[in-house]
Parts: sequence; C-alpha cells; structure tokens
Amino acid sequence: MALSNSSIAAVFDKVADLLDIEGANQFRVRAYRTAARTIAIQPESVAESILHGRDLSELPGIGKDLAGKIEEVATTGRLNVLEDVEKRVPEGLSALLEIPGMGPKRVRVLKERCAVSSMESLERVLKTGQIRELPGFGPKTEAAIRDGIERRKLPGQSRVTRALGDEVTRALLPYLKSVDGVLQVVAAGSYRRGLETIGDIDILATCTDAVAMMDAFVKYPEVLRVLSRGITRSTIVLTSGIQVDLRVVPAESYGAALVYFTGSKAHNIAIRAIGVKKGLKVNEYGVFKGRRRLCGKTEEEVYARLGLAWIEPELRENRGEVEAARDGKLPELLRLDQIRGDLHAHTVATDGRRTLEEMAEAARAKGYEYLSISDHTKRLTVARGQDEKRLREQIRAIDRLNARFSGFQILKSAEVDILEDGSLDLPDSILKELDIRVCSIHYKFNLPIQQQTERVIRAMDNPYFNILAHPTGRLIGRREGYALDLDRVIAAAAERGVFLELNSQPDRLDLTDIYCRKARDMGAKIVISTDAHSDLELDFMRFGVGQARRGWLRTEDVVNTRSWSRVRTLFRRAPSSGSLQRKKPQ
Ligand code: DGT
Ligand code: CA
Ligand code: CA
Ligand code: ZN
Repeated sequence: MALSNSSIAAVFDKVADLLDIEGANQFRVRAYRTAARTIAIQPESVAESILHGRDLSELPGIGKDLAGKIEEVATTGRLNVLEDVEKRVPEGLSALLEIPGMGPKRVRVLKERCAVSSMESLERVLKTGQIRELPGFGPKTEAAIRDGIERRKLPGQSRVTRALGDEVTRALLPYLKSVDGVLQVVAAGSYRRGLETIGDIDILATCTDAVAMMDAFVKYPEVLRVLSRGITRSTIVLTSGIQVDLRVVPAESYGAALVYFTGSKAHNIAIRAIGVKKGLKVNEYGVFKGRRRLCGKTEEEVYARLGLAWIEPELRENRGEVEAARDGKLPELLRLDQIRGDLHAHTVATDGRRTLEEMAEAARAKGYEYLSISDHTKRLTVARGQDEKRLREQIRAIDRLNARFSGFQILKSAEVDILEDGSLDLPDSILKELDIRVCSIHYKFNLPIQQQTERVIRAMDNPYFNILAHPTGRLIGRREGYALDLDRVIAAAAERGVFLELNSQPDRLDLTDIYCRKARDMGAKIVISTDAHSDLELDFMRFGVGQARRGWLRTEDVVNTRSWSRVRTLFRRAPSSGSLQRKKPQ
C-alpha cells in the first residue's frame, strides 16, 4: 500500500521546520511548506498517482525539483535533503516544536541566544527568566512555554486535528473492511462525535475470525509501532503519529459497545445512571436486568430500553442531550447536503491559489447556488490585500463571469480588515458596491479584552458589516484566540442583524461548538464558510458542518442553507441608531 498524503506532507513540513531552525533562506523554507500543504489537500493518493505516471510539477507551487523530491519520498519513503538537515539540527531542538506556540523561528532564537539544544536545556533557561527578554517572546510567551512543557508530561496530551484524523480513518477503514470474515467496522470515540481534535482513534469491529482481523491490523502498511496485540484488542501507532485501538466485539454486543466506545465518558455515565434508576445495568456488552441480557445488538435498542430516543453522536457530551432524548426534544441537526453556498473564499488576487473561474467552477460542481469571493483588503499586505482600485477590477471581472452562469452566482465580497479603532479597511463608497462584506481581525491580537471587544462591536456598527469571520482568531494547537468578550459580541451581532462565521478550516473551527450553541440560544445566526484558499478546500465544509452539529445547530440556524435571495434579505440591516439605512417613518 502506498504512503498516505499526510505522511508525505509530514516529511516536507519537517524539512521546512528544520531548515527554518537552521536559518535557511526563507524562499526555500516556504517552497517546502507549500509542497507539504499542496500534497496534504490532494483528494487522491499522490503516491499512487505517481505510479500511474502523473507529472506532479503541474501542481501549483511544485516545480521539477520538488516533484522529484515528492517522488523520492513516495517511492523510497526517504528524502535525502531531510536526512542531511537532520544531521545538522540536533533532535532535541526539533522536539521543541511540539510545544504549543513554539515555531521554528522561536526555536532558532532560543538556540542562538541561549544555546538551547533540548527540552532539558530549555527548562534550565526558563528558570533564569531570560526568555521573556528575547525578541519575539515576552512574559506571556514564556508562561505559555512553561505551561506547554508541563502539559506534555501528562499522558495523552498530544492531539491531532480532525482533518488528519479523518484522512487516516478514511484510509484505514476500507483496508480493515477488506479483511476476510469481517462483518462490521466503524470508528467510534471522539472521531465519531466529530470533535475538533482527536486523541486516538477507536475502531470497533465484528467478524468471524478475530485472529485474522488482528493480524491484518498490526500489518497495516502505515504502522510505525505495535503497542499491544491481543485477541480482542490491539493498539498501534501510525507513521502519522496517531494511535489507533481496535476492539473486536461479539455481534450481539455491537450496539452496546458502539454506545460505550463512542462516549463521551460523561454521556456514558449519564445514561448508566438512567439505567440504575430503572434497575438496569448498562455496559459495553449490553443492557442487563440482573444476569439477563435484555439487548445490545444495535444502538437504537440500547437507548430505547432506557426510554431514550437515539442520540446523534455529535450531541453525546452530556450537555442536555440525555434529557432532550427522554423528553422527545432532540434538535433535528443540520446536514451537509443542506448547505447551498459558501460565503467566504479567496482567489489568486490575494492569497488564494486558484483563479476566480476555477473557484466558480469548483463551487458549481459541488451543486452550490452561490460562492462569495472574499479576498483580503489592503491592510493585509502579507496577503497582497486589494485596494479600492483592484477590488473594482475584481467586481467587473465577477460581473463578466456571472453573465455566463444560470442558477449560480459569484457574490462580490471582500474580507475587510477591522482596523485597530474599529473602522473598516475600505471606505463605504466601495463597500456598498459589494453583495456582502466579511470582516475580520488580522493584527493587534493582544489588545486588552475590553478594547478588543469594543473594536469588534464598533466595526459592527458600520451598516455594511455582514459577517464576523473567524471570530476569535484561534489556531488549534498553535494560538489561543484573542481576548474577546464573546457573549457581548454575540449579543451585539443579534441586535444589529449581523452574523458570526463558523470558519471550517480544520485548524480554526472558529466559533467553537459551545459558542455555536450559545449564539443560537441568543438568537444570532451562524454562517458556515470554508475560507477556501483553493478549490479543494471547499470540501472543508464538512468539518464546519460537523462542528455546527456539535453546537446543536439546525437548518434554520445557519444562514447559508438558504437561497441567495433569502440570504440577501437577511443581510439587509435593520435600522439602528447611527445607521445609514434609517427607515422612513410610516
Ligand atoms: P480522545 O481519544 O481523547 O479524543 O477522546 P475519546 O472520547 O475517543 O476517548 P477515549 O479514546 O479515551 O475513549 C473512547 C470512549 O470510551 C470514550 O469516549 C468513552 C469510553 N470510555 C473510555 N474510558 C471510559 C471510562 O472510564 N468510563 C466510561 N464510562 N467510558 C469510558
Ligand atoms: Ca479516542
Ligand atoms: Ca482510545
Ligand atoms: Zn479569509
């Protein structure tokens, strides 16, 4: 079996990290970084496509040289440049990258200024208090590093994004399903609950030959280490670093085991307590009265025995779902096929990797009715943000393109920077030419909470403000969100008829599940967008929808389940004091 895309991408990311720690040329570092990202988002196996003679240099950002290197990894599993740079950079230094918030640039500073070469030497330097004085650090960073090191010492603290968990599981499940004698195979645990990060993957199977099943499992080509092998349970670590448990259960216990291993633990405890009240014992083998097994083959019958409706896995967090299942009040959750368009995407005009036409075609191919092109505005120079003149050109290009479509439309938009004082990066005279405006913060992340909150709310006062993109700015595992009073922001959004984005990029998933639900309860609607920087990233919608489901969102709570004409009506701002769109007295 060929190497997975994520494994190949990991090799290139590693090269980029190590070169960056070394202080190599930034263009070179970026080239490897781009290669990693490009490989990671390919829908098909890159290794297999090479076997079929595909020329990878046709991919964006991949030249002949990189294409050759990808082939080297895909066919030999090794990369000369990586082995060379690994010889030069001590392993202890690259291990520092696993501390949250620690990037190659910081590692380089620590190496050059404090002679740090390992976790141990970093801990020693931490005690001296000199780290806060380093360029690009500060007391907060120092505290975060200390915290990160402490947390790493606890077991089970290394989590991966849902996207990586997804890729790994989507490759492993078909492999397991092809084993002789297999009846059912399913991924349970946090994966099935759609959690934004995954600790490990828990697979359940029923089969006629457990030995063959376990054999196949430990021989999976992506196995790095076999941690344990038993008759009903084995654990492996994959080359991607993800740990996978396989449990083989009897067919008559499949439903009970699936409930148990889907979790969450808090949900399990809650339903077990309901069992106790009814004089029943609930465990991974079934529901029992005394020693008599009442059921356990399907999830539905387990829940039914307890007087509960079947509960969607995304809700199983003991956040009120058990009571709702008892009272027949479970929400009917949003589904991916109900999404009718995407309201935030980029093109080559700024930091996207596809043209307007390519993005439009990709959205049409998905069956969408609309795609909003929200390229950056001028303040964001690193992304070549557009000024008024360039945006006007883009608007004209969109008009020309739209003339070719029927039943589909590109919406004219921009991802407008919210400036430090809460004003928007472009004047109203151009904002009013747009169909929608997506607004977001890209600098001054460290304002005090009060000031940051006011900055956002002041921006919302602009009547052209429609959507607050990636509301907290967090990057999972890398950066905490900025200090923001989200409750106030949500209330302000509901009041002004503006919407909060649920950004579907797997390392953002911003808003969180908890705040999606809070927004819903406070009467603010959510827009689920991909913030796609390429055609393939339009598929990130599934992560956003997963998160929305965890946040109890229904179709009606999500703006882009509606046709464009309905969305446009929603976007018409209700008049508020100071608003330019004051309603005439009747
Ligand atoms: P993860 O792997 O950290 O992302 O999260 P989970 O939820 O997949 O947790 P994991 O892998 O430790 O266990 C899988 C499921 O097994 C968990 O969701 C519920 C169940 N489980 C594990 N340990 C316990 C326990 O001590 N009590 C109960 N009631 N259930 C447990
Ligand atoms: Ca798990
Ligand atoms: Ca587990
Ligand atoms: Zn964006």
